Parts: sequence; C-alpha cells; structure tokens
Amino acid sequence: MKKARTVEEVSMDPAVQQLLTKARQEGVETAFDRADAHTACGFGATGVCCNHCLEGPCRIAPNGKGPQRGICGASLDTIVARNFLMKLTEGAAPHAEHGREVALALLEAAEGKAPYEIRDPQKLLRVADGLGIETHGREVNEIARAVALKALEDFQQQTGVLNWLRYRGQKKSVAKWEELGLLPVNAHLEIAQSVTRTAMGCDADPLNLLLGGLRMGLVDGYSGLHMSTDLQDILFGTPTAVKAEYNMGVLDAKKINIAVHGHLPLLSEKIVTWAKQLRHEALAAGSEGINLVGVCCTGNELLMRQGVPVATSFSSQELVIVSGVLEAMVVDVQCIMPGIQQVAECYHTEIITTLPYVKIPGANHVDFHPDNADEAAQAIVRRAIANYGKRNPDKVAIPTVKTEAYAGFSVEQIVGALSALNEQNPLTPLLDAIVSGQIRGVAAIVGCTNPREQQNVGNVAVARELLKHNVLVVATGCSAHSLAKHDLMNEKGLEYCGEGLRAVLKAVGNAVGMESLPPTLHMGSCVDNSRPADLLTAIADTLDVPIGQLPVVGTCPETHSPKALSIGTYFLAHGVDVHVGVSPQVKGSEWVTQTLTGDRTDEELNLDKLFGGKLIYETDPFLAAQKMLDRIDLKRRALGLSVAGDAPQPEDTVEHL
Ligand code: BF8
Ligand code: SF4
Repeated sequence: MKKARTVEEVSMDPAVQQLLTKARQEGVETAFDRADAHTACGFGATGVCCNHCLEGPCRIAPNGKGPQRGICGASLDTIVARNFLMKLTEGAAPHAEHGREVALALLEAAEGKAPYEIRDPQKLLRVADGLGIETHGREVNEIARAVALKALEDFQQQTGVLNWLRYRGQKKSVAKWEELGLLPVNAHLEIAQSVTRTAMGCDADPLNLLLGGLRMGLVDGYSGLHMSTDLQDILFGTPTAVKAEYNMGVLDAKKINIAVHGHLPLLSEKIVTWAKQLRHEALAAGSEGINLVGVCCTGNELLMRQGVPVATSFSSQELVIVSGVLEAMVVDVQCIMPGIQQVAECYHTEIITTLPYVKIPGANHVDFHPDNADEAAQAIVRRAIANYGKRNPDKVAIPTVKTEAYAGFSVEQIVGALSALNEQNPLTPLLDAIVSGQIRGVAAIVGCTNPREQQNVGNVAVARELLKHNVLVVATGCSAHSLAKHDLMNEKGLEYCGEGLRAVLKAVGNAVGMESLPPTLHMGSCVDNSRPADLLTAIADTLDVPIGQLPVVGTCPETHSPKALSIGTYFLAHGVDVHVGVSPQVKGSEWVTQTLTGDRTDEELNLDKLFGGKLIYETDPFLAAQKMLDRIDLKRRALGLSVAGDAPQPEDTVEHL
C-alpha cells in the first residue's frame, strides 16, 4: 500500500486539513484515504484497456509488447478513441438529463401541475424570442409552456437540429459544424447512437469516433448547459451579484444544519423556502434555527440565486459530515460519493436521496418529483429537525475557517455592470481593454477538485498565474469554490492581478458603487458554463469573428469528471483552447493524443487545424498557464492586436478590428 499523504499534502484548505485530521483520529475513512490506498492501473490510465464485450477485457501495451490488437481485431487507436468517446458520452448524458428534468418541471409549472412560478418573466420572453416562439398577447404560462415543449423537442425530434443549438450557437461556429456534418438532431438520439457506436463491432475508425466525441460536446453544450441555465433562470431568477460566505465555518453549532448536494436546483430551491417556513419547529426543537449550506453544484445554484453559503467542494464532501453538526445531507444527482453514507454512519447525519435513479445503500429516500416538491422539501426539513436531538456533543468540531466572496455574475449582471460605463454599447469598455492589452485575454477556470490531487492547488495556482498576466478570469463549478476559499473572489485577491487588469476591475467596480469587481468572477455551476459561452458569443459577434479567434482559453486544472471533458469538448468545437490538468486517459495512443493536442505534424486532420483550438494536457499549473498565455498571444497576433514585448501595433481600437 502507498504511504498516506499528510493532511497538508491532501489540501491547501485549512478547514479540510482540520476535519481530515479529526476524521483520521476518529477512524473515519474518506476519499482522500482511499485515493492513497489505490494505485492507478497503467492500462486504464492510458485508455488501452477495452471491456466493451465479454471476449475481453483486452489490453494493448503501448510499448509494442504483447498482442497489438484486441481479440476482435480492434487496434490500439480504436480502443483509446472508443474509450474516450464513452467518457464524453458519460459526461454529456447527465447534463442532458439535467436539461430535460428542468424542462419537464417548467412544463408542469406552466400547466399548474407543479408548485413553481416564473421568477424571471423577462428572461422567458427573451428565450422565447430566441426560439422563434410568438410572445405577443400571450400569457406568461402559455409562453412558458411553449418554451418547455420546444426544449422537449430536443429530446424527441427525428430530423432537424437541436433548437437550443440554433438559438444559442454562434452562427460562424454553427456553419463550421454543419460543413463537417456534426449538427446533433436530438440529445437522446445522439447519446443512444454514441453508445451504439462504442459497442463491440460498431465504429472502429478512430477519427470518426473522435468526431462522434465532438457531437457529444455539442449535445452537452446545448441540451445540457444552455438549456439548463436558460430554463433555471426563467424558473428561479437570473443571478445578480451577491456576497456570500465560503468554507466549513459556515456551519453553525447552534442551528440545525442541512447540506444540499448534487446539481439540480428543483428540490433545493424548495428546501430554502421550507427551511424558512419551518423555523418555528426548529426553535421548538431547542435550536436557534435552520442553517442551509451548499456542496458542489447544487450549492453553486443556491449560492448564485439565494446567497446560500458554500461549505465545500467535491473532494471534501464527506468532511462536512465529520464536523458532527450536520443533521441531514440531501442529495439529488451527480458527483455524490457513495462514501458519504459510510461517513454518516459514524455520526448522526442522515443521508437523504431524492431521485428514483440515484440511491445509496443505507441512505433514506424521499422521492422527489416537481409535483410533490413542497411535500418532499417539508418532509426533508422535518427529518433534519428530528435528527437535531441525536447530535453527539463530543463529536462536534467546526473549523472556524470562513471567507467572504462575491458570486452571481450572470452575463446579464456583467453586461449590467459594464453598461454603467457605456450604456449604448456595454461590451465596448471590455473590448477596448482587450484590444489595448490592459486585458490580455479571458480564461474560464472550470471543473472540479479530485481526491487524488492536492485540493485547490491547481485551480488557485493557474488562476493566480493568469491574473498576474492580466487575464480576466471567470470560474464555475467546484473550481470556483477553490478560488473563493483562497480569496480570489474578494478584494484581497486583487493583489494577484496585473496592473492593467486591476485597473479595469476597479473602473467597472467603481461605476457600480463597489471598490472593485472581485479578481475572478463566479459565473455559477457546471451547467452555467453556458454563461461564459454566451459572453464569448456576444464578444465575437461584436467583432464579427468566430469565437475560436478570440484570445480566450478554458482550463480545468483539477477535474475528476467526464462532464468536464465533454464541456471542454464543447469549447474545443468552437476553436477555444482547453487545458486539462488531470490525464484525460488517452496517452496510450499517440495518434489520438496528437489529434487532440494538435501536435501531429503530418497533413492529416487534427483539432487545431480543424477548429483553431486544441487540448493542452499539462499537470504543472505554472507550465499550463504559460502554455495558455502563449496561445492567447498567438490569437492576439492573428487578430492584429499587440502583445507585450512585440513591436507596437498601429492604433489598437475596436474600430481598428
Ligand atoms: O458539475 S465541478 S465535482 S459538482 S463535475 Fe462535480 Fe466537478 Fe464539482 Fe458540479 Ni461539475
Ligand atoms: Fe476485446 Fe474487441 Fe471485445 Fe474490446 S470489443 S473487449 S477489444 S474483443
């Protein structure tokens, strides 16, 4: 067995270090310990093991020793490309299901069958317009119903193209995808076809398999990300800037603590409501009230719209329970470690699953469906209240670590802030800053934390390095938690910004009555990666260039999830360079690796040639940042923009472009 890492080697977050120490003292095993106990299988880690049929598993040693084909004759490249496509499919499917769940909830709400109301009717009108739905003279619910049905078409139609792609896709990118025959028809059809093509005896052409991967990226992007964000904003409101608290110190020993974990805001929004309404019952139970905290992306959803504090991110989810003050952890879907149940059994915490297709042995289940949302939320809050008396005071220890951070930066909010500088053309101040070089480029830091990695180190190091070089950084998902916890979403982090960037953040901040915008902008959950995509579309359209020509990058330094790969593929399909700091498990095939990283020197296709963006796999955050800066500079030069150190360009202005 490998040597266990020290708590400092596991995470740079002092709260996680404290709770992991406590867990180890109390004999409680967590993902960090299991990560130490596991040795990655070299075959699986490089993508060369195939178990797509019962003849196998077949594994091909990339060093040329042993059999060089599977029993069926599949080559190394086929096996690696097929495994990669399967990962992308596993990433796209949960996001598409997310979109579909929200579409169904909107439909039921519009038909009066589910207890939700439209909190942002203006966004409803904009989305309806974008989808070509008649809004004139129609009731809100009638329009909402039409929008929901349009969304559901994206899971049913047998011909045509995803409505959401037609609506949200940048026209120049869509034309490229059309030319390559990549336009998805409906999400379920594409996912089923993708599973079929990876099945034994189907698609064996590595290039065709990778193109299938790009389709999965588009399915994820439009049926998952964009649809989910648009419909959630309609139902629950479009986020506006909000100051909130992060880290384990948000737990409150005097209150009944409930953690909401997973991804869908459908139930958790109701839990916010019922936690307020049942406060008197919590007081009657001897507590000082109910304290809701978020974990992972359900946490991000509630943070963005309700300012609910965030306890922690993916890799340390079990440690929230180790605090000894958590009465219930309510989970919906995705990124929920089954290990939470084993940890909960060492304390008084009740794990409550809520969806019929996401259950954990030993956990309790409260079935949630949009039409019983109020009943389910009430039942859950009452279970938490009932658990309060079971708390063991000897096991209570809440780290006092807590950080203030801003969140809520929807595109609407960013444009709103910019319009304080230029009401007519809000994007102009941002574009001028990019053109002048005050802002060198834009980076989206996305994705997760991963128990095998030193938590937050990659996310924070990449962010600080990019900020130092005047790259405007936006963030989503659990990587946003990393940045927030380490002061990159409050004023303190401004010290990491280069001069040009800091001046822009201050100017925009001042215009809206703040000392400054925070150094990095929290744009939401993982499905909210649609928001940076919308921002890029608006910028590229203003400049009349394809998104791929903009000096922008995406990066997921610490991911664990196939969803991050399919989101990354969505951006790659636009020609945006995407960095990943954790192995995407394709190294076994030089052909697949070089096609993705754009490093093939022969004349055949690679991603960079095809779209103008490529995958950058680099585990060292400093080297990764440098590689991203090089690509940003390359794109700046191609646009005729100045790059520090180059000979000066004449007249850098938006008009000049
Ligand atoms: O969808 S960032 S660990 S919670 S996968 Fe999961 Fe990764 Fe967190 Fe959000 Ni996204
Ligand atoms: Fe082996 Fe081919 Fe079956 Fe894969 S599909 S396990 S390579 S026989």
